[in-house]
Amino acid sequence: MTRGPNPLVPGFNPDPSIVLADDAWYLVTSTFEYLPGIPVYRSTDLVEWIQVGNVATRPEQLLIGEVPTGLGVWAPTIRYREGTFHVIVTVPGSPKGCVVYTATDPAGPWDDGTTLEGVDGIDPDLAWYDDGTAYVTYSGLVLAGPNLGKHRGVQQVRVDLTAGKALEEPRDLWSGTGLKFPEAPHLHRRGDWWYLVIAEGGTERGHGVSVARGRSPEGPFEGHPANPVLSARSTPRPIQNTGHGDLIQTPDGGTALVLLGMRPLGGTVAFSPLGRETFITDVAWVDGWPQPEPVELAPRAEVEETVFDFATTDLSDPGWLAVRRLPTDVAMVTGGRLAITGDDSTLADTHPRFVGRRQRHLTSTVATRVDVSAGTGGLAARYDEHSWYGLEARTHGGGSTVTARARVPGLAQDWTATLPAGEVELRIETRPPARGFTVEAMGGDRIRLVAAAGGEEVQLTELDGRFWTAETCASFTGRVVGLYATEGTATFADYRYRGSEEDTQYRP
Ligand code: 6LW
Repeated sequence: MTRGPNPLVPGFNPDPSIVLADDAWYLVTSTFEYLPGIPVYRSTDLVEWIQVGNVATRPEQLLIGEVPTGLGVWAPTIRYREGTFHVIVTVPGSPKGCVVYTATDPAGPWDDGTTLEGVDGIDPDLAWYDDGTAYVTYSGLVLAGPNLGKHRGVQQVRVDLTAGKALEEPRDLWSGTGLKFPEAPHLHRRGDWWYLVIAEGGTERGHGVSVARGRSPEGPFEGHPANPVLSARSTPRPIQNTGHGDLIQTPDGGTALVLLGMRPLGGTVAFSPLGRETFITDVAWVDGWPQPEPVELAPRAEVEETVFDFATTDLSDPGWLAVRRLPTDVAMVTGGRLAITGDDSTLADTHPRFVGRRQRHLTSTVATRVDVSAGTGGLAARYDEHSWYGLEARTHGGGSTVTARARVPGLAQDWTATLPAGEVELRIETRPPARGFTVEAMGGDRIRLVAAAGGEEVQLTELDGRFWTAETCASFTGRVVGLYATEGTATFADYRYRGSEEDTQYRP
């Protein structure tokens, strides 16, 4: 059996780590400059996943208020020991460094975190020996100083988790097989062996999973003779960039690998609108080595519909995100509507007045109804402050003006329409490109920006989505689609999401 569904946790969910505790699985992913940070997903069958909370729900846990785009929360690891959940993570660009959070309930609250002095790198893993010795195993990427960007391979150090410090000089554990960027180590024990599972090849098309094993958590580690044991590099497989995996026990007692991958769309050169998503595949044990099966595409058949009607709900759902601050610091529910007050910042700024949610499907519609009688605001999809598109409404004369905006680094284009008075419906629709050899088929997903008011509907533009993908954007996040205001107060009646994979064209 090759396990699915795939994607397992769709949308912007890179660098997954997973743990089994008390008959439930918990999975965490990276969030970069977004707050709250580090979503916690829960499953009781390894199939259906519900986001039960976030690790970092208070800004002081992460200190990413001014973090440069692309930095922030990278690659958390979740582990469970003696009734306590631990999440260890590095936060490049934040004074937090390498930090460990604990909670007894993974839905939260999590504690403020303990910074571990002496762990200098990224992608930390946490493992314990029988006697309670705690090991942090990490990628020795140098993040500051004259050796910035230098990779020192996979390193390890024994730590005192309570005191927040390393107990020794870090040791070199494994340099990988020679592919670039040996990183994302996870240490797992099985029988008499300790297995070191790492990512190699970089997070792009060359990404892969390599394995080494040793008799002690400190090594020495011997690599699998046929590493990388998993990679989609130089293949036409529909899921590319597969790597950065964590091993987990399955409900039937087998083993699976949970890992990141991308779903490129388009022609020979293909583009992944949703960035790095979380996938799963079965692992066989062959001669004492884990052998992951290739990652198969197995999209869910059902249509996902989520409606947030602000007459009956607020922002307490854990899936809401804001940029470098909490959603509740940007927006509030009042009088049955979500109100966002602008401060003259736009989506091109580092701190937009924006609250959004992950786009989880390649075929999607996100819609809202906005009142702009007291301000300017709209609906937008954001990769980062350089790369975004959306619809912005303002009151003009007796009606409204709606401007569709598309931004990529160095290029800006706007389209404008006027609509009758009244509440404005704004809609962003995406669908995969058509099959065949047309120009459209060679592009990315198709993005329609639509507005309606007073019984009139207008499509302002249709965009080629290849400009807002993991391959073309500077940050390695994904699409977050949300509500925003630039000036005055815009109020929103609802946020409606509909997603499916029904007409997805899968072709790298
Ligand atoms: C992650 C690392 C990586 O920490 O990207 O390219 C970082 N590799 O494994 C952020 O996802």
